[in-house]
Amino acid sequence: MTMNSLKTSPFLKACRREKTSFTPVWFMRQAGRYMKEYRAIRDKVSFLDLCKNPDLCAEVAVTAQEKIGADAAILFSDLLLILEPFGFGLEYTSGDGPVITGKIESRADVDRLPEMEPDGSLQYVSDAVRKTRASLKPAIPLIGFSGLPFTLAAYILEGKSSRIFSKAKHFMTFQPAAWHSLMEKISRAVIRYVNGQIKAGADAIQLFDSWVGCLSSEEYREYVLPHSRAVISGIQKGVPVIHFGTGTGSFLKTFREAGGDVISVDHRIALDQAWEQAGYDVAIQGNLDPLALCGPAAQLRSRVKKILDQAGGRPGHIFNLGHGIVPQTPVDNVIRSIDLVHELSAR
Ligand code: 1CP
Repeated sequence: MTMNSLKTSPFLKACRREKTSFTPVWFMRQAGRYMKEYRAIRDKVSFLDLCKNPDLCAEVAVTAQEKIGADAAILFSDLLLILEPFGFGLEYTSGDGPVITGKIESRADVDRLPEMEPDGSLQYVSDAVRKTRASLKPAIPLIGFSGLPFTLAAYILEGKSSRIFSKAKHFMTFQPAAWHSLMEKISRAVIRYVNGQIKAGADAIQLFDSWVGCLSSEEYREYVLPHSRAVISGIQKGVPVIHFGTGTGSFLKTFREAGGDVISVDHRIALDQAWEQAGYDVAIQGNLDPLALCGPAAQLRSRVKKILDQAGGRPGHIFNLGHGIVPQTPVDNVIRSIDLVHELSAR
């Protein structure tokens, strides 16, 4: 296969809003705990050791793509790894999710954070990109990824997962100058990190702003948008960028202003409404409820069909979930849903 077959893969064509003979599909967290091959590896190594082992990362990402027949693979890594070179402690505890240590409470704390050189200390991520690219089928695109500054800052300030993000909101509203300085520091690091992944062979980039849905449109515009925009515009041109958020249904127009070739939406909004709001001059990704993959087969079929109907065959739809696959998902349902997308969208 040549470079050409990669460039004309349905996934990359859809990123560019070009016509494809079927709707391309991949799933967030397609490599993960729902898959027995993944669990077998995790029985032997901790999550963090897995992320730092480029050979295993490649194996996990490629196995998942091949087993489910997805039209793209995503790098196996994690959003929070970039926090280590900033000097934060990072631990994944089973059940409770990640724990980040190293407090940021003032402007002085922000100023003390190092200017990050991710190319050096996150070498294992670039190595994972290179190995994954080398072992994937040549025509299957590889998606690299990073968190966007808001979601990364939220983890730093909260120290763990949260639902209401009270510490992050407190910091942004009471110490806006320190907030913006923190966001700028993270932005510079993310740009270098992502461009490093592109240099290593990533064919597209997904930027996760998983928790922006806790903000109002006004808060998003004031505290987040300029930084997301700076990151997106700092990414090497010619590589498609997917801008992902959840809970963005009420401010998609504003969210979209930050940029991205593809806007990825969750399942709380109908896809046709989401695309109309985001604008038809961007591609759209989404938006099956991840729990639909755990439901009855007939319902899965009708829900897949509904989303395809809402996309209306317009070029530029990438089928995905609204958020990641949950661990209890039967792998056969994942395979069936990908087949269904291909079959029902064939044109
Ligand atoms: O126990 C295990 O094996 C760890 C589970 C796990 C996995 C499989 C974590 C811990 N991260 C990952 C991999 C991962 N994370 C991938 C690559 C796999 C794939 O998609 O196929 C990606 C893209 C991520 C990105 C990620 N990590 C996000 C953004 C996506 C999203 O879900 O919104 C976030 C928020 C994280 C943080 C994270 N990593 C892991 C956990 C348990 C969490 C916390 C989630 C939370 O705060 O609720």
